[in-house]
Amino acid sequence: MRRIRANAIAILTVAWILGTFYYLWQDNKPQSSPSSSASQTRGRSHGQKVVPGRLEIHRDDRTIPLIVTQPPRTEQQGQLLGGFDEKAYLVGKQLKPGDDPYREHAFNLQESDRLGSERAIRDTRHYRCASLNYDTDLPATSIIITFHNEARSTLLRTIKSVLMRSPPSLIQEIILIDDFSSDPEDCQLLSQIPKVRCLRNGRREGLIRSRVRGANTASASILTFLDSHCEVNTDWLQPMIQRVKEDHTRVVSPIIDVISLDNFAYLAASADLRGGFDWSLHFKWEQIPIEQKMARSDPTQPIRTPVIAGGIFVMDKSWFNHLGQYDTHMDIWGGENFELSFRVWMCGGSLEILPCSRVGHVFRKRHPYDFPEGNALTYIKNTRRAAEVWMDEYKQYYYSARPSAQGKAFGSIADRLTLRRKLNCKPFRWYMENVYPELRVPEQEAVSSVLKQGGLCLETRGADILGLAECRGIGANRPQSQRWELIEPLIRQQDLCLAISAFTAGSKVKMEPCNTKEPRQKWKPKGTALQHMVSGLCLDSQTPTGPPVITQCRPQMASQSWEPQVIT
Ligand code: UD2
Ligand code: MN
Repeated sequence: MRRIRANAIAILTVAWILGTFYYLWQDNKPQSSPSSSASQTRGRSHGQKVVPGRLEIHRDDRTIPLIVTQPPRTEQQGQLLGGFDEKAYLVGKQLKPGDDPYREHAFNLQESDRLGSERAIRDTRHYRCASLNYDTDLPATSIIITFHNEARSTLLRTIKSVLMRSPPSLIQEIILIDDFSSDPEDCQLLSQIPKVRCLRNGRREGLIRSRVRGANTASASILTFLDSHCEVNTDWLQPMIQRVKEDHTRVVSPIIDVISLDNFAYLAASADLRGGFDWSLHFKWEQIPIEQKMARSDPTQPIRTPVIAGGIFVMDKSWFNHLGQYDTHMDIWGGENFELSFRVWMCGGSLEILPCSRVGHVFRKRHPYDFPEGNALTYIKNTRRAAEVWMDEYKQYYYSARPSAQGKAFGSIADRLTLRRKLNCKPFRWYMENVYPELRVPEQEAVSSVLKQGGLCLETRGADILGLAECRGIGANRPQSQRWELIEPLIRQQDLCLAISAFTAGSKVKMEPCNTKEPRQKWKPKGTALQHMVSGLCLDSQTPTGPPVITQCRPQMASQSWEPQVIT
């Protein structure tokens, strides 16, 4: 009897363990519902409610949600692609045994072909994104994808990911522009997919003119640009359309995740990055400035960005047209992202990255295609056009950083200058001060000079007192107290700078620790005089022995005449 009871307990225990495992397995098992990733999360107003098929692991921040986007069911696959024969299309062009899988596309073609057209990818968003709501009446968009000799498997995956992971009502059409690829068949075959239209260029135009062609034929009120080797992620589209619907002057980008060019692994990109550049107009991802990062309490909020990477963004169609589309005299590739970014900011719009929208992209190390006029010359031509039209006096830094650009042909920019005037756009200085103050203006070479007035020199005496004294020493023997560095807007001596004590005429001038942002320290040359930029008054020795002051500018006056003489 006792044995029977012991057996029963053992059986019950085993059953309980098995039951628990089965329950957990059921809970984690991917759901078969094809639309769960895209439509079920839309319009949900919950915090805790668990979406079927999702194992959500909530940590306070930096959550890596174990959410996998669902591949569609086979019946839906048929509906997605209509009469398009996927197998025939893919088999039509495959890597031949012995071929280098990187040669034609600068990524591993073998891996891309092997993956198939609808693999699941990890939902890389912050977990809080899944509980956001979007309007139910968002406008539809035209997706514009330009391609030149793209691999069939990557291009099809781009298109299918859009069809699989977007609410169908938001996709008005997918416009492909075949930029004169070697094989016209790609374009013809893909046009058989429902909603897909393909236009083929009669000659190689480059991505800029191709996108304009696509935009001109788009029928939706919102444009969405994608590269031809992307995979869009769960709910990628709604956050972007929502932001543009709320304010048509916003131009928005997703976080661009990385698809490995070697094994096609889908890797989450950091959510703390924005677009930046250096003076040679080389794009780079950079950390959000620390003050902005500290102020971000909600990780789903948009990130303001000085520039966009260029390939993946959503923009209102009439705003795109109003702002002058693109500079269509730019060729093949490069620079158009700066031109568009400067134009959007300076002419009344804004640029942002939306962390709740994620799109994967295969970043490559080289261009797999040719540039009819050479890669370097094309990049210079395009960026030079951007610099000449938009960068005002700051273009000098572009030329210093890229001396080879000087003297290179860049065509006429008259139309773009007219556009800038017509749109009444702000100066580049405004962009520097308000949008990208973190971009440092290169320090002019520090040259030491004496500031001579007649036979006397301006010198410091003790901590912060100034006065005129006989010029002493020659060359290297000049005393430190008479050496000045004029680095606009500062007039400095080591770490101390010339500063006014008040903004009124007659105020004394003294030395204090340098700070480029301090208005009392900003000077600029005016003839032989040195003018204080904010008060408009000039440095005046007044009496040879007393400290200098600022007075009304009268450049002819000897007491305002300062001749900087470089110390050699
Ligand atoms: C980045 C952008 C890209 C573009 C470029 C600067 C992303 C993810 N990508 O370079 O969109 O803004 O910077 O210009 O932000 N293509 C043509 N015709 C050509 C050359 C290229 O149609 O003559 C297509 C190409 O097939 C691709 C797209 O243009 O779909 C962008 O070219 P890419 O992928 O070589 O540029 P990428 O990602 O290095
Ligand atoms: Mn690309």
